[in-house]
This record gives sequence, structure tokens and C-alpha cells, in this order.
Amino acid sequence: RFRAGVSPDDGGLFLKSEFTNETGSPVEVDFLRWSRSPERDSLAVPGPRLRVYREGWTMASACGTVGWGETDFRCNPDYLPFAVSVPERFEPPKPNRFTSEYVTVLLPDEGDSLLAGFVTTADRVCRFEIELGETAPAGFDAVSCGDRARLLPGETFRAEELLLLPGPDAWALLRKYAGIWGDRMQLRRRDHTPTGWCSWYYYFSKVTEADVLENLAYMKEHRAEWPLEYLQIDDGYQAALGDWLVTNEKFPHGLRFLAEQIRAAGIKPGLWLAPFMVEERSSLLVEHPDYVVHDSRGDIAWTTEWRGSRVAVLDGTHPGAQAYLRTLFRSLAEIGFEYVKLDFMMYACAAKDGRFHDPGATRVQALRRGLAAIREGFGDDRFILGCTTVLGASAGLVDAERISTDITPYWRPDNREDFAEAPTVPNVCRNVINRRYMHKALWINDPDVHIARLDNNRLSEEEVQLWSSALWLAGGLLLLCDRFESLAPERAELSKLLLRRTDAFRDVRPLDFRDSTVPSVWFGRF
Ligand code: 9PG
Repeated sequence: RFRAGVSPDDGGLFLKSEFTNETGSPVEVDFLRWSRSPERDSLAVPGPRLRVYREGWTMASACGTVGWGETDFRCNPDYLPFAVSVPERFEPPKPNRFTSEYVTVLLPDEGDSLLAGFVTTADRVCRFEIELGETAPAGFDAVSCGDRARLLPGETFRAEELLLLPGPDAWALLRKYAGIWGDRMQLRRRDHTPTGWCSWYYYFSKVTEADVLENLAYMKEHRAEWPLEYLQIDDGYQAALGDWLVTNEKFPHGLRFLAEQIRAAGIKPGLWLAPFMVEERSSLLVEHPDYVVHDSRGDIAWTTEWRGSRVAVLDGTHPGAQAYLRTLFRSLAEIGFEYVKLDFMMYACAAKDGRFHDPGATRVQALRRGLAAIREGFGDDRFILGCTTVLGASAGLVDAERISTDITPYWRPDNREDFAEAPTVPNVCRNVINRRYMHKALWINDPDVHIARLDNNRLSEEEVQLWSSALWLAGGLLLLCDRFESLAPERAELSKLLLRRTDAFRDVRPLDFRDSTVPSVWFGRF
């Protein structure tokens, strides 16, 4: 039995639905289908005159518009765990069939657009499967339970709440949707948008303690010119994924020493971690193999590889794993860290054939319970940046969220096949401009770092300027990454210009995609 109620509120329609299994045997609830009804559909615009805004499930997923005759953004199969919520439903793209996570907007040539979006996203995958017909209006399946719910006889399942919002201005619809979504998810309101320096995009995994200290000394000495709030140490300090308090030989004095040095310079220390990734050789795995996700045979579910070593996934539903996360982040706070960047978070959902300690939990709940334990341990006042988090699961628990794949010191890779989630400057520009609507409604957007340098950089002058102006428009966190000592003065000026930017909301209207005067690199498909 399916019951649905629609409540009109502030110009939108909220659809609430529940399913009760009144049969005598278990039933699988898979998705909620919105069938086309040409006679009764108010959006009677046939396919060829429609474009569709598609959204993604993590920072890396492509977002943007697709239209009649086109196929969906091209995803590299190796990238599925980063990019799509239900890899098993992934099909090679077919013309006029699109998927979208959380929200979609149907944009006709003229007249009202229609936004359909989930506003409760903490428990399950929320996605749309959209089909454009040549003469019929668009139809879509709203998949609110991609983590299949198995209903025992008599059980009731409440589907995610869906908002339907019509209006002439698609960008205004997305802003309004993000506001309602954020309210439902009880977002953390932050008016202050931080600035900082991050070690990754110059030094990458080779970063050393001496590199960090060199840049710290420069920041301390040139405080007036470079008023940066945080110094964030990225990937490269840790002994093993899972043993986050232990440093490797490149960081001989350990984390407490570095945090103290940074604080003594009047700067707030930040640290990168991938808290759900547990390397085979880590003491965490040796001591607590029960904390990670196992497969249906009861063996550790090896989910990915990291620089040659097998990686398991921390089970966010395991009380021991939750206690470990609480203690770890409480320790980091005690050591003096005021900011953490949590990376590769979608792995919490991604164990192949994984079985959680709590068999009733969905993958999204596993991630969110782990993230809640992290927030509890780290404290309400310290800053959490999510990175590769499942977007709908992080709203309300993080202060900021990365909204694009990684920026690169080159325009496109020469050697690799291009795809929509690949780390390339055009892909990053597309995501950070299109996702402007999320900023301060769900979290503070992190559009990734400014790269300005002349050394170790294959971007041309124009390309550096284009990335700078995209960052200017995108707003949000401003993190620098260049080595100060070797930063050419004329390039340093670009970063300083961005630092003087105020973060007042700019009404950049990326959904006016039809304006051909704007650089297609920000808006188009590539
Ligand atoms: C550290 C980096 C930086 C960066 C993050 C994240 O698929 N991959 O191999 C892959 C590698 C790195 C990566 C994302 C994907 O980047 O976004 O800011 O912290 O990790 O390793």
C-alpha cells in the first residue's frame, strides 16, 4: 500500500510518501516512479525543447546541463565509486537518458522551469533517472531508496521528502531549493569564510616537515601582506591510513610539535585525514579488524588500493569504530588542530559486497553516523571541511564542502582520456560555477585552491587568469598552495587580489546557459 500527501508551502509542493507492506511476504522497495501523463502534466514541453540540469553525488561528479539528442556526461568506469551513487545501475550513456543526484531542473526554451529535488538526504541515495521523449514531456523516476529497503510483512517505509518547484528562473529555483534543503538538514550556519594555505597542490605526497616550516615562517613574517587564517597540512605526513596520530620519517617531530609551531605564529593548524580508509599495514587494522566492513563471507572487504597497499573501509555503524573516531578527533583537537579536511569520505558507502555491523543501516547512514562521531569528538566550534563526501550526507555536519574534483597545474592531462570527473581545470570551473547555488545554503563552498606560481606549473598566463577569475566568481573558501619563497611577485599579486575579495553573494547566473558571450569553459560540456 502506497500513501502520498502533498503539502503546498511557499510556492512549492512537498511530496511525502510511505509504503506499507500488506502482503504476507517480504517486499523490496526500489524506487518511486513519476510516470509521464501528457494530458495532466503542467510542464507540457516536449523533449527537443528541453534542457536538463543534472547534479552529482560527490564533489567529483559532473554537474551541468544536458539536452535533447545528447548523452549524459561521460564517466570513467574506474571513477564510479567517486562519481555515482548506484554503480550497479550505471549504464553506458544513451541519448536522451540522464541521471541526476538529489535535484534536477527541467529547463524549457521558454516558460517555466520545473525543479524536482529531495530535501531529506541523510539516510539514502536520492537520484533521478530522466528520459526525454521527442513529443511527450519529460518523465523521470525519482529513486529515493537506491539502498533497497526490504520491507517485512506489516512494515512501513517512509520515502525521502521531495520538493517540486516551478518558476521562470531556474537559478532562483536552485537557490530556493538549497535553502530549504539546508533547513531540513539543520545546516551549521557560518557567516565567516576562512582563508588559508594547503600543502597538497605544490608538494603533493612528498611534503616534508621542513617544507611546512618554511612556508609557516614566510606566513609569519609577511602576515600583513598575506593575512591567512589556517595552515593545513595535507596528505603525506601520516605513517599509514588509519594511524593518523603517527607521522612518517619526513615529519620527525610529530604532529604536536607542528601544531605548536603553527599556533605560535598566530595561525590556526589544519590537518588532512581520510578517516574511513584503513590500510592493511595500519595498527588500527591489526588491532581492530572488527572495525572495518566485511563481505558476505565474513572476510575483510578490501575496497581500494593506496600506493600499493590494500585498503579496507571503517564501518560507520560499528560502536567501536565510532568510539575510535570520537577519540581520534578529540585527540586532534587537544593537540591543537582547529581545522580538518576529511577526504575520500564516499568510501564509507563503497565497500564491495559490504555488510555493516548494523545490518539495518544503509550506506549513507553508515557514512553519516561516522561523520557524526567525528563532529562529536572534534567539537562544535572547530572547522570541518568535507572532501569527496556524499553531498546529501554531509549537509548539517560539515562547515565546508569541496564542490569539485581536484584543480591541476595543467589544463588537461596529455596522456589520459578525458572524462567529466577527471581533474582538469575546465571540469573544476564547470562544477564550481554551477554549484554556486549551494554556497552558504548547505555549507561554505570550497572550490579548491588558487594556483598562481610560475614554477612547477604548466598553466599558461591566460589559464592562470581564467582560474583566478573563476575563483573570484565562485566565492567560498580561499586556499593558496604555492611555495611562498619561489612565488613570482606578479603572480603573488593575483592571490593577493583574491584575498581582498569580499564573500558577499554574487548573483552569478550560471544557468543562463544560452548566453553565448560567457566563456563556454565555465558552462558547457567538454
Ligand atoms: C590527497 C588529495 C588532496 C586533494 C583531494 C584528494 O582518484 N585518485 O587517485 C585521487 C587522488 C587524489 C585525490 C582524489 C582522487 O585528491 O581532493 O585535495 O587532499 O586527495 O591525496
